[in-house]
Amino acid sequence: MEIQELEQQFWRAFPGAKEPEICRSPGRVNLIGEHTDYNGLPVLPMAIRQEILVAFRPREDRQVDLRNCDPSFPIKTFENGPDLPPSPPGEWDNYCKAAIQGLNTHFKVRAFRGMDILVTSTLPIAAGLSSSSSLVVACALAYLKVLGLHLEKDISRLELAELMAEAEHYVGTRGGGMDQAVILNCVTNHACKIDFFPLRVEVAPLPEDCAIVVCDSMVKVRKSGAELAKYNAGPRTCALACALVERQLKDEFGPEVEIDRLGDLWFGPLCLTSKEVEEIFSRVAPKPNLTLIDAATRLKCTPQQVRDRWLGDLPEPNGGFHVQARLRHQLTEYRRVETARDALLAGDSELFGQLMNASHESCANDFQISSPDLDALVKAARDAGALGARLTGAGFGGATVNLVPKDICHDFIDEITETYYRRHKGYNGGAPVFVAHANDGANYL
Ligand code: NG1
Repeated sequence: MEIQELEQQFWRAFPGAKEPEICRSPGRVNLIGEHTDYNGLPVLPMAIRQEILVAFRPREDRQVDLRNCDPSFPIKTFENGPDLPPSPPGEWDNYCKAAIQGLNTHFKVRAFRGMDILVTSTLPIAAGLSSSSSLVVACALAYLKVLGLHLEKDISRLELAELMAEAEHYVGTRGGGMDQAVILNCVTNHACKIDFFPLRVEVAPLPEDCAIVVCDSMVKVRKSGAELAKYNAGPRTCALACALVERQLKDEFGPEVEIDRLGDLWFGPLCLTSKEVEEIFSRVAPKPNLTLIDAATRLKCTPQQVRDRWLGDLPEPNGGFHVQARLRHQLTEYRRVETARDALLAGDSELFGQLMNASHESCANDFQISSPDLDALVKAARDAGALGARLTGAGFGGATVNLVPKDICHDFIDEITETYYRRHKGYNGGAPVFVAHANDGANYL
């Protein structure tokens, strides 16, 4: 939607309003490094042109009036204040509340301000392109302005990214900080290699000979709604795995050893090599599965304490939690992300593609976040000539990302339209596929 059209819709929605301010916040596609961010391990995404635009204006009272140009999102109003009770899981105003609550807490806001806010988006929702974090960041930029604060002067992009990553936990997901970091810090034509704790962003040029093609599997994943438990199985099992690794380290090296997250093995004072980490993992998880009872025995606590501290209400899979495979994914994905950054810097598209393929296998077999549809779409893409094809984002549905030589891009899209969308899905509309162009981070217009 054009800016002028958005302004007109804003005036229609909020008659008599002064000219609104506008900010934009892109979606993102993750090239490699899946389900590693919340463990403090690196990722390599890029921001895309599809984005959320928000028109907003401060109000005199504390009311937030949140509307969407898409009528399938109901109008939401709430009173800003010291403690914002969340709406039921999956409701879209939770993303706006998350941003406001995060900024209120950070800036110790007492003079709570309301705002009129109208959202429009070219980002498909629940497609693994981070529409949720994009909305959180857009609302954060709007509310910052309403508070009279300035991005980069009162809070840096990195600080805001860290703050919003934490703030988004309000909606119930236990995600890491990848999305907010790339949405706020990406640069045109580049991917971002992101490291965490502390947050660091390094840009790397995208291959000139290849296009990044995003294919929607047409399976929606409502990460803060129906699929919340599936997504949280990753963070929760990794939290348990981290506790087991810490126990092992204490037993081997002394009680003073502490880790907060798996990434601390590489980056904390321990500063282990990947080989050393691999050896520790093999001692922590010599068998594929670990039952709740076994975990409790190892951690010297009760099964209920294991649930309270690490697992929450995550159901125990038959035979136990898949700790060994989940740890293997973390280790191998860490190595792939580091090599992938080097491949980008060296302009080695072939290698980058191979790493993407290996990442998909690891996501599917070890981390168990793929699905028959995603696997079919990935296979169709490789058959159609992609150098690399993998699921992207949380998994279970959503999109795939593909590295496709530019000279076969049209044929690639035709072939995948036939094999996946027409034959596999029986869908005869226009294929939900696009070439992604790396975009700048969120800003005011
Ligand atoms: P998406 O694809 O936006 O649902 C989620 C998490 C990321 C990361 C990826 C998996 C949020 C906001 N986003 O992304 O932090 O863990 O899954 O790599 O929770």
